[in-house]
Amino acid sequence: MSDETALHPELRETADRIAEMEIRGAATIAGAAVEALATQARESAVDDPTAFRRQQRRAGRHLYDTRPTAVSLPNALRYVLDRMDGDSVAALRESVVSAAGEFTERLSRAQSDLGEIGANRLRDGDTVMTHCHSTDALACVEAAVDQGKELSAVVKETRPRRQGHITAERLRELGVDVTLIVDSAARRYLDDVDHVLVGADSIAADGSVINKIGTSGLAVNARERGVPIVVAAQTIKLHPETLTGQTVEIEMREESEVIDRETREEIGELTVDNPAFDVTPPRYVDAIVTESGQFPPETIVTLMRELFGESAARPWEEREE
Ligand code: RI2
Repeated sequence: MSDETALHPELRETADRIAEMEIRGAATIAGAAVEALATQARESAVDDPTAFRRQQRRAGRHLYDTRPTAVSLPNALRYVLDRMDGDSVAALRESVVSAAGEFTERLSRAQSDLGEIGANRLRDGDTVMTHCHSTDALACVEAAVDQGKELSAVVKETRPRRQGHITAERLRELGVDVTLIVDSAARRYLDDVDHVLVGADSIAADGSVINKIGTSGLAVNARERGVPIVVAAQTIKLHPETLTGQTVEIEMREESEVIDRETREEIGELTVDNPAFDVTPPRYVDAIVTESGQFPPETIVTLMRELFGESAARPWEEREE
């Protein structure tokens, strides 16, 4: 490792916070990653364009290696690193900083456009059931509330990290009535809800939705009860590598998120698994709401091709200049 391409401490800190889930949620992770690339570019001490490019790629790799499932992270890195251009360090720096700014702006615009579209599905007096905490899903509720609709929510706690508590808090801030339930109570409450509204970490080319663990079981139960399942996902959640047959890696997290050491020792010999995400097949999803409109899951591949083409380069990978 050469000193000249050393990574900025703020970028390292962002990467650590993403890995620890202090920064979490697919869209938020993407925003934090591009901000870190911009900091790296602004603060870089290198004076050689080749070294600068190498340093940015290394920064991208460091961020990429934090969590494997949400494709918003590599898509954000792609957006910025693909636009890194120039013959001098000053020009390269400027290209990275401006691409990062542009990405951040698009991210927030996409979320509010998506919210307007998702809000059209929600009627005055409706109840939604949520799982985990998704800023894209909440944008739909927020837009509906802004249109004057009164909504209620049944909020799943979402073990093991209980992100449902964040959702409950945000919904209360919007004036939505909230009933918090444990995950295993979801089926019992499905008859009382009009929509299941969730986010996504990645969407595969066949329309499968990769989201917080528990989404697929919820979707199967909702389908059985005739409750529509709506996935709110900006197009940065589309996973271009699945166009060429890659599968999405499901992150396995620490067992300490599930059980404390003392209880585990009391129980005796056992295996503890903690998958963070699961895959909901397209047949259980009614609509994917993006900033470009609402899509049946099976047609999402068309949009994916339009936005990413057939190939998904990995501009953070090491290469010869
Ligand atoms: P937004 C979260 O993952 C949840 O699975 C959530 O549905 C998804 O990211 C999308 O979040 P985690 O980071 O981009 O909590 O809609 O593991 O905010």
